[in-house]
Amino acid sequence: MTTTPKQDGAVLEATRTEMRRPPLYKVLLLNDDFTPMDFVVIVLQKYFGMNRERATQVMLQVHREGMGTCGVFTKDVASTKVEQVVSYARQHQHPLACVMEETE
Ligand code: TYC
Repeated sequence: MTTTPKQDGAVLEATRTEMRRPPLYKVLLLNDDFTPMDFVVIVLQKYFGMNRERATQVMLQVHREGMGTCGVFTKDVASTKVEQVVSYARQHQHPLACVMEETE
């Protein structure tokens, strides 16, 4: 923060007006051996706004590499997405795991 000398030798601190950016969170899907590929593609389209082609790429990345990023969001939005995905998967009796992780 900058300081401005006053005539009498005291200092005025500049008022901080910039806003800090909120911390961001990645939403990750984890691979498992049971959730059908088509179901994961539907989840990525329904909750992360991906088209079918992009959703298929992300699903295959998770399938091959064990995990993959669905998107980056503020804390509340990330946490809501995780809840929605897990709830939807359980309604369909799939063990699909979805977690959030703070970005650096
Ligand atoms: N591995 C699953 C299968 O072979 C597909 C899958 C992909 C499951 C991504 C979960 O997050 C996942 N049916």
